[in-house]
Formats: sequence, structure tokens, C-alpha cells
Amino acid sequence: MPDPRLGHVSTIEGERREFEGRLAVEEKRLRSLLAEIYGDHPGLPAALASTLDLVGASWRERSAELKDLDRRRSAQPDWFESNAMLGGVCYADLYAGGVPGLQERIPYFRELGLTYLHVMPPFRTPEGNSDGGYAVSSYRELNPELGTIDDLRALGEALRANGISLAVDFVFNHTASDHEWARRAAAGDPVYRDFYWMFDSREQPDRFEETTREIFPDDHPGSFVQLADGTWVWASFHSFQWDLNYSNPAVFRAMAGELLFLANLGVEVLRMDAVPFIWKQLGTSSENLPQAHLLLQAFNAVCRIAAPAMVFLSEAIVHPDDVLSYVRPDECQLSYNPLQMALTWEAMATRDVRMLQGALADRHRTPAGTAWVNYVRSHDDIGWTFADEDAARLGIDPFLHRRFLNDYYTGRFEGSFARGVAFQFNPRTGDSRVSGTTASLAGYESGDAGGPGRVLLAYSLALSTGGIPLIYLGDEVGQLNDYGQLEVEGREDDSRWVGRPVHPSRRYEERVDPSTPAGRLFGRMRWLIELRRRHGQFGGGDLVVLDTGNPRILGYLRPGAEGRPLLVLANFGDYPERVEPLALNRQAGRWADLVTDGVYDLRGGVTLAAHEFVWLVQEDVSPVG
Ligand code: OTU
Repeated sequence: MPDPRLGHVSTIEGERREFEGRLAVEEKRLRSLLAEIYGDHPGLPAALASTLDLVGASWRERSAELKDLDRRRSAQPDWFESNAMLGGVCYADLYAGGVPGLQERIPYFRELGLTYLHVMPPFRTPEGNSDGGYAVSSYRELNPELGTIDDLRALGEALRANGISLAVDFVFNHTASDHEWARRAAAGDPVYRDFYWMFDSREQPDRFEETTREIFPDDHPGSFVQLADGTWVWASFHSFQWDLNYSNPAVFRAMAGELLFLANLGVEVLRMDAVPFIWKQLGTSSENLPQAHLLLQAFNAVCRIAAPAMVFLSEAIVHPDDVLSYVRPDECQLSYNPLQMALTWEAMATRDVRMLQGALADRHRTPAGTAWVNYVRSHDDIGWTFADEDAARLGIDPFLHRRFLNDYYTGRFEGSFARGVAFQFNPRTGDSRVSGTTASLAGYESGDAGGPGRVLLAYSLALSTGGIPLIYLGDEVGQLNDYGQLEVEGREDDSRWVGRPVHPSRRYEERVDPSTPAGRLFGRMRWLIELRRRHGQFGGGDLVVLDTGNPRILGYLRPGAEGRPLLVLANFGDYPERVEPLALNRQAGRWADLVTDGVYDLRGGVTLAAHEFVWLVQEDVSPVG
């Protein structure tokens, strides 16, 4: 019988060898990335040495359970491409009264089929407005109203024991203005002044602002805010969110420490907030610069050495070319798919799938070892981030089209089914975005008959185009906008809060009762989730667009293994629509709809009811008798 003590020793030695193997590869990469970013910056050698100390120490402190996870993920790096994957997102307080309350909801998460849970930033924030948690005062403490850091660790463990990965944000572009670093900077400590972008006069801010974009113009114009002592500090978002100065290598080192702290807490998916903004350069938009990528790759290298189980999720809501530029196995393995999200809503408003179809044809593929996170709506606004050139190719004026979509989704367009709320209307540029829950945007709130059908249609896309589907929890029971949120202090001026309602307990109770609207919707959502889990064709990201010849019907094939593809047809129109046999020529034969069990002979064409979609697989071809 083997000596159990020796088994332990050899595990530790095996682990060390694995660590050293990773270090040998990734340290080289880290060095060359930092050299490329920082050149001969005098602070680089110290920052690099300290970062390498950090990764060693962090790995030594990593729990046995997480090291085991590291091993399992390294053996199966495409784990997130599985058709079993399903994400959910919620606020700990609004959804469950705090982080411990989330643990009590695990049975529900399992019932729904979640394999990853994104908990909105639960960290310590300033009093009052904290941008929904995106102004972080400490990455190592929770907001005391939500729980403690040990509660978050315990949640991660409990989720993992139930097959669910914990996702949290890394709000790394900025800290809150009351973070300890920021306070020291404001007090004049030169070390910490270099952690931010601080200027004594308007000269530099004026020059930067010639080319930067305004993100929250309702809060302050431009990209800078002035402190009481006259100092100007870079704040891309709210005045209390100060952008970190990554041109200082000490900032990279400091934030690598916060990143690894979260990794060792048990975070498996790290949502990299606002990635486009992390590098600034005079004369540019200071978004999506090459150094932003190098920095992400350097963080990725740090993570690969010390916590390889953790993956990065890029949050870039920008031009689709730029969104895709962050998606690489050695940068961010996952990315939100804002284009599919926005164009799903676009197609519902126009009853025309051409833009969506074009995006799926030309912009859906991601590099091997990466995947999209497909969502229908988030805690944020919907921005119409399609490429102007894609619209122009279809003869659509992008400016007028965005204006139409904003009017449509804020209910200003006569006859619109949607009840969204305008967000950050900028009178100077005419730009605006839209807030609201899926149900309210889709027509539930206005009483439009198509509401339930549109919610399912939108989620059917997120579940079937390839990537991880992400449900904003509450959407699956048809939760409406909560205008009361705007009466809470600090939330009055941020319309995104209407789309951040509290846990809809009544609707959740009704979910098992098919005589209620919540029950009907939930039952169908559950069924779609179940189908996705049963059929391998939903995994991975390969997709081939099928031109249905009908601008209201979207069509695509998911190849699947063994040459048995899944054929999706989806009607974005408000009336029955038809695909003629000609368009289905190459798919001829009898196909069974997974959703309804109906059988279609494609040689006769297909007619779909309003908002109907079918998930078809070819029937076994039985020998002619
Ligand atoms: C993110 O969003 C978060 O999702 C928001 O909730 C935060 O307010 C913000 O960062 C600041 O931390 O502008 O309207 O291209 O578009 O990061 C939402 C990325 C946002 C930005 C995005 C930002």
C-alpha cells in the first residue's frame, strides 16, 4: 500500500513542477510584454521583480482546491465552449439581500441550469452614488451591507460544489476617489499622484479632450474633473471614478496584486471592466490603443502562472472590430457580444434581419480557444454599436438609424411596443442609449401581444448562436422595469436603474404555474435551456448563415459533430412568414423541430408564426422499404 504521506509529497512536487513549467513559458512572455509597454521606464525593473515575487507568493497561498481546479482547466482549456454552459447575472443585494443570501438561491440556480454566476461588484464603495458598485474603494473588502470577503469566498466554494463558476468584475480602469491610493494622491503624496492622471492646469486636459469621447456627459463634460485644490484628474466615467495611470509600471504591479487576490478568492471568470480605456495617449481617442492589449496580455500572463483556472471576460462596448481585437486565448478568452445583442433588438424593431444576418455571417467567428458571451441585455444601457460601414452597405444611414432605434426603444416612435428609458442623451452629438429590462423592451409593459414571443425569440438567439448564453436574472420570469429605483438617493440621474429591479418573488413563485404569464415564459425558457444542454450542436461557436430569401426570417446552421447540423429559422415579423423551398434547397428532407417536436419537410418550404423560431435536426433517413 502506498504511503499516504509520500502521496502528499509527490502531489506537492508535481504541483511545483507544473508551476515551474508555466513560469518558464509565461515569465518570458511577461518580460517581453512589459518591455514593449514600458521601454526604458526607470520604474520597470522594480515593478517586474516585485510582480514575479507576487506571482510566486500568490501561487503558494492558493488553496489546494483551486490548484486542483487549475489542473482540471488546463487539461480542458475549452471548458467554456461546452453546450452545458449557461450564465446568470444579478446584484447580490437586489436579488438576494446580500452575498450570503445568494448562497441560499443555489437550488434555484441549479433548477435554471446555471454554470456561471456573475455577481455585480460587491466591493466597498463610496457612500451614496457608487455607479452600481463600479467605483471600488477596496478590492479586498466587501460593501458591509452585502457581506464580508469571507462570505464571497464561501459563495465561490458553494457555487463550485454545485458546478457553478463564480464571476466578478475587475474594475481596473479606475478606482473610487476614496480608494486609499486616491486619497493619498489627493493629499499630495507623489508616489500615489503617479497612480492617476493629475494635472495642475487645464493645459494637458484641454489637449487630451480634443480627441476623447464623453462617456457620461450627464455627470460632467469631457474626461477630467477638478478637485477642490484646483488639480484636474482624469475621470472617464463619473467624477468619483478616477482613471488609473498604467503608463506607470507600479500601477500594473499594484493591480496585478488585486487581480491575484480575486483569483485566490475563488473567482473563475474575471469580468474585465471598460478594457478600451486603460491606456491614454495624447492625440488619440485614448480608447483601444495597442498598449491596452499588451497590458491585458501581461495580466493574462500573470494569471496563467499563478491562477491558470481563471479566464478573462472582456467588456468592450465599442466598434465591432475593436470588440473582437480583445478576444484571444492569451488576452481575453471571453468577450461580451454587444453586436449580436444590439442587432437582435434592431431586427425586432425593424422586422428586418439583414443587419443581424450580416453580423452573424461576417463578425461572429472568434479565434480558437475563445468564445462569446451572448446576452440579451445587461445591467447597462443598450448602445447601438454596429459598424457604420455595415449599415451603409445595406443602404442604411447609420446616424438616422440610431436615432430611429433610440426613438423606437424609448417609446417615442408611434406604435412602438417598447418601454425603454433614454440614457445619457448628449445634445452636442445627438447620441443616446436605452435602458430597460428585456420584458419591458420587448413589449410586455406596453401590453403588446408580441411581448412574450419577442423575449423568447431574443433568448433563443443567445442560446443558439454559439458561446455562453447569459441571462440577466429576472428576465426568465418576465420582470418589468422598476421606476421606483430612480427614487433611491444617488440613482435619480442614472436611468440604467430602471433595468435593475429587485428579486421578483411573486413571479418566481408563479414560475411553476403555467396559467400565469411568468409560468408560461419560464417553462419555455427552461425547455430551451434543457435542449441546449442535451444537444452538442449548441456547443462551440461555428455558425453558417443561411439566406432565407425573406428579410423577416433569420436562418443559420450550427454544424455539430457527425455531420448532423442544427438548422435555426427565426421569424422577426409580427405576422406569419414563409421561407420558400428554393432557399432551403440544400437542406432538403425531413427535419424535426427540437422545440415543438413538429416535423418539417423542407421541400415544401416552411411557414413560421409571428416571432416563432424552430431548432431543426435532420430526421434519421430510414431505408426505403
Ligand atoms: C462599464 O460600462 C460598466 O458595465 C458600467 O456599469 C460602469 O458604469 C462603467 O463600466 C464604469 O465602470 O460605458 O455605459 O466600452 O462602454 O465599460 C456603460 C466600455 C459603459 C464601456 C463600458 C461602460
